Amino acid sequence: MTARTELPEWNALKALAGTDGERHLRDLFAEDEERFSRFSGEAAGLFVDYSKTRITEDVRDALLALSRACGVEARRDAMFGGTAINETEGRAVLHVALRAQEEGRHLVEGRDVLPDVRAELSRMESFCGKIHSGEHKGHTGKPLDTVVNIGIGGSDLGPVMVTEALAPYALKGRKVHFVSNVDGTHLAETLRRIDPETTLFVVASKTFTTQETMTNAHSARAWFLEQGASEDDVAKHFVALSTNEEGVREFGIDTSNMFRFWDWVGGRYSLWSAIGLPIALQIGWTNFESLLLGARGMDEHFRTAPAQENLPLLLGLIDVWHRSFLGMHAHAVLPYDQYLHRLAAYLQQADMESNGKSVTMNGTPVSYPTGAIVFGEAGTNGQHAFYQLIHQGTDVIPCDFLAPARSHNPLGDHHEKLLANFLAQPEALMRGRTEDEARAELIEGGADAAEADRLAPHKAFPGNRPTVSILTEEITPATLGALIALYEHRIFVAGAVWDINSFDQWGVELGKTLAKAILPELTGGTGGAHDASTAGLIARINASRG
Ligand code: G6Q
Repeated sequence: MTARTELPEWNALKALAGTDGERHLRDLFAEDEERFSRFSGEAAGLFVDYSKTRITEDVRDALLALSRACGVEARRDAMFGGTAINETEGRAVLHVALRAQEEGRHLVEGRDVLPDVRAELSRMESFCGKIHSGEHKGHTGKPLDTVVNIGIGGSDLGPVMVTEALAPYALKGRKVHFVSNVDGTHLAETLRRIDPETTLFVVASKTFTTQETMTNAHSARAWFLEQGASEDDVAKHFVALSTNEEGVREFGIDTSNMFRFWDWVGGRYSLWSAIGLPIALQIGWTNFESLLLGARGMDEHFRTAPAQENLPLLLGLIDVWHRSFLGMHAHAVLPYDQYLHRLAAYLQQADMESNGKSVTMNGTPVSYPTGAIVFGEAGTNGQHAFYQLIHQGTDVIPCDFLAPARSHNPLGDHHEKLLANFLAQPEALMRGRTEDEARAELIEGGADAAEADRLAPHKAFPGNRPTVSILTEEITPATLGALIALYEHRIFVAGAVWDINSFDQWGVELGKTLAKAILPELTGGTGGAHDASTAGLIARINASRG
């Protein structure tokens, strides 16, 4: 396949970076009254305004041409169809099948996966029903009103983010905790807050071999037994979410208490599978189904909408434009909704683990920047923390601003104030304030000319900082499902243009291997050779711990 940088479409964009890419958004808005309607769209309950990004009609056309040249749509269809597009792991990538409806569309090695998906969903539904009705009781006969999910990475971040985002939909009286870190503090602090008689432990691990999760699960089990339960009681209080039946059995969980998923579900794309059980237990089955339905709406849009209107496609391409052609290093996710306070953490994994790659599908080094550094915080909190750098720092950082028009907590004028900030920040980032404007404002405010000259450079804002605004009527299970799917597909698009495998994560392996080798050295054993720094630190830790 032709290297991306040798495609004429790639080089056309390179040329545009020096012309259209340099245009100031202020000017682009001044020149074109239709800019907002030209560069915005709607799908699955989300309105997306990308008119404040650094694109023009020519750039959009060129990006769409690049997408065609890179075969993005063909790769999308291959993903939906069940082709093993995760080539380095030899797996299909079919999270879309977890929320699909139409039979015969998602085939793995010729076999429709939908019947299995449906069967597992229906087992989950029936289990939720038994927990919620109190039919499934703990070992002392009490209903289980608390869930402790033990998992990490993809088996944690999605369920945490979604249960937080949908807290207004939580069933009355239900509590959920998430334990991920191998730091004993995480589990210990959680165990202090729960009652073993009313707690269901959900051990969530695709592989059922992950060090952190297995360590936490064994300790939780030991604690449960120490509280007076017997080995036989474990079955009532522990369930597993996994693809590894043998591992689950070995741990001591009856496989009838196991909810399955498949190797074609990537960890960071798994909240729609059995990994979503803690979500369903917290918000109820109907709401969990609405979450899937919302995602399906976005899937359908991504699969069928014309390229010009296809929001995940356009946003993914704009990400490539900002990153690879305009050299922007980071990407901020700024939800103006307190319930979405874990969205940035979730997207850090979704995006950076997917697109933080530097070799192409065939193993040759890329010669252009790929995945950006993702970070963020709920608005307005971030405004009082790191927005300074976004407005006036030396890096230009594209931002996503997200907000619901309606709040679940319409308290006084809080939401109007929140929305005013949600609108003002992108406006400020787009317009900026010239030094002349800053000087004039200072003079108007009573400063003398010398003082105005001295302060104006500090009070000037360059502007021309790109933002995308994503608006929805309300954060509901369905709109949240659509929002997550929008990001999943947007990440897919950027990865496809970059010709990288967005679905493996070899970069997390090396550290894991070295940690395993170091562990004996912290428990009295001997280890391998290390660099002087690592050896010095090990010696120091061992000395401190006696
Ligand atoms: C996600 C990654 C990773 C994974 C965790 C947990 O895409 O693969 O974050 O989810 O390492 O893995 P297990 O579910 O196998 O415990």
